Amino acid sequence: MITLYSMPSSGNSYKVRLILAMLEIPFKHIGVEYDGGNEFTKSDEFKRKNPTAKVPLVEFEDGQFLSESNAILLYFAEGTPFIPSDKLERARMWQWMFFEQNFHEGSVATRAANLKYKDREHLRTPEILGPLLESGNKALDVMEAQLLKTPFLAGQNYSAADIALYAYTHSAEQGGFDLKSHPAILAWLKRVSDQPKHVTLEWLPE
Ligand SMILES: N[C@@H](CCC(=O)N[C@@H](CS)C(=O)NCC(=O)O)C(=O)O
Repeated sequence: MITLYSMPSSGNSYKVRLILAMLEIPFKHIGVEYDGGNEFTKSDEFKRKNPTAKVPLVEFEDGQFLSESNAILLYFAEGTPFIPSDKLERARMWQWMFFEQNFHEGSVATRAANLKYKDREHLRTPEILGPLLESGNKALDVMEAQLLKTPFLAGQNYSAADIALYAYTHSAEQGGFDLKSHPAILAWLKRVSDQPKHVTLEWLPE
């Protein structure tokens, strides 16, 4: 059985728990909660497994590792309907997954994390939170514009891109973002959470 090192409160980790649950892939879960200066991820033993000292991290049965949430999503999605068969739709799925890491996570997730985690108290200044609100709203506006045109981000079908962007969008209000002004996103969040075998961020395997 694979082992997943994941942070229960983190959206990046949630992406992986979600796809594993949806595909009914059994896994052993090692919870690595953030406590500010997380000892576990900073240990030499963990850094040998993942030099970036971050979770999520998958350990395969043969002792190999895979990190980066979106790479892990694509690994498990391969050969499933979560990767579009149409070439352009598949490229659009990647487009949204790159967007998630380049535009969305660094603003929407970062602002929520600054407000949530105690060791980030010093990052709650107007100089930091103001630009994050602005860039996060821009990212949400980009999603809104797409979701006014298509039911899912890559097009007509649910894909790994929807998993990647659901993780931090569904909890964006924790970062002070107003989702009510983004009705197409709200409708999409419902479509995503209505997918068969969808689980919430709190879900962990027994
Ligand atoms: N780009 C990476 C980001 C991973 C990341 O930032 N992980 C954070 C949680 S969201 C983490 O491991 N924090 C714990 C720590 O730094 O000790 C991914 O998508 O997997």
